Amino acid sequence: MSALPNDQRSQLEQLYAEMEPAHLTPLWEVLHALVAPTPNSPAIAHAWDYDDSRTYLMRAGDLISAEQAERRVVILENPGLPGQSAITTSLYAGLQLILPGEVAPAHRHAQCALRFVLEGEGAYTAIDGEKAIMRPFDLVLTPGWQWHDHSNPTDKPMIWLDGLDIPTVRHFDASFAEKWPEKQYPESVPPGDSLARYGRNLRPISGSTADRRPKHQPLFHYPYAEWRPALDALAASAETDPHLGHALEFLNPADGGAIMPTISAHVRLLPAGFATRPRRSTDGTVFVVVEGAGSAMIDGVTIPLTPRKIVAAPSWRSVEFKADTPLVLFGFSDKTAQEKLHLYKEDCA
Ligand code: 1HN
Repeated sequence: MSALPNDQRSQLEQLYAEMEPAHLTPLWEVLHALVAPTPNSPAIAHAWDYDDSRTYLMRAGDLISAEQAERRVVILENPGLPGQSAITTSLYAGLQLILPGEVAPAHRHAQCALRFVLEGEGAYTAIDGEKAIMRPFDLVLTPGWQWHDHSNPTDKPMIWLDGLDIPTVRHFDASFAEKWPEKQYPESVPPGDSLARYGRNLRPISGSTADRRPKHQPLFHYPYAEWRPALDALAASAETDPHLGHALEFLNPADGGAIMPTISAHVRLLPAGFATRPRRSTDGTVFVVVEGAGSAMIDGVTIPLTPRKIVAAPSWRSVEFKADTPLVLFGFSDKTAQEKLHLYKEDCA
């Protein structure tokens, strides 16, 4: 709104004061902020060092059990979104610890979750009674409204990154949750059953035992042992994309779309010495360093990258990666949700 004469301004202020008790406010004072010409995220580019964060998580492990906490997680809270339990405006992330012998009890909720394993091997998450035995850098999904519990029968701590669409579901006021009456949901299928059926770009031919999983979400385990060689194979055969390096998106075999309705996830390999050209996109993204060393430059700020570093890159901030050694990244964002709403944009310089 353009500048106004003092007299007009004071009469308007008087009007606003009288309107306020009626819960009425003037659009013309806020219009430009409401419909910004370009995204202007309140989120801030930020990085969490794994070892530092892990120290606090292990201290929490001394003080509260997984069962007491229901989920023993330290939230990665974006410094620009205090108190919102959000790492980007639409997504939540946290580091979850399951100590040897612990069970995080069964529950289900409307929110979709992914787990990206950072430490430990052999604990499992069970989805609707089917265990996925987890190894480092496996991606495991908990699609919305599926019963899930986590257990660690090993003798070492198990730590993973949780990514959920909590702020998105909160935005729609569509949260539902319930607890299962027992600690664990009854096991109904052998471990790895859905991976065997749907994990290799094949599916069982229809029959009485063929479709155990919900039709829209058959697969929930994407092991490192499968995706890591796929990146190498891509790098061996394809040119390096100047903005992405070698990048592969995880797919839902039901429809060839993103892994879950609100969350997309991908992995990238940047060859040693490779630097990406600047790229910005409307999907604020959480990156995890899987292997290698290098740096990220987000809006001109350089963030050193070392294994298991977690980086939040807000919407529409210029992002560049530089690989000193071969650099492997995992990333997740709300890209698929934005595409469904015809909001997604990217700009590659
Ligand atoms: C949840 O259910 C899990 O199941 C982790 O492991 C983190 C954060 C907020 C709400 C539900 C889990 C969560 C969560």
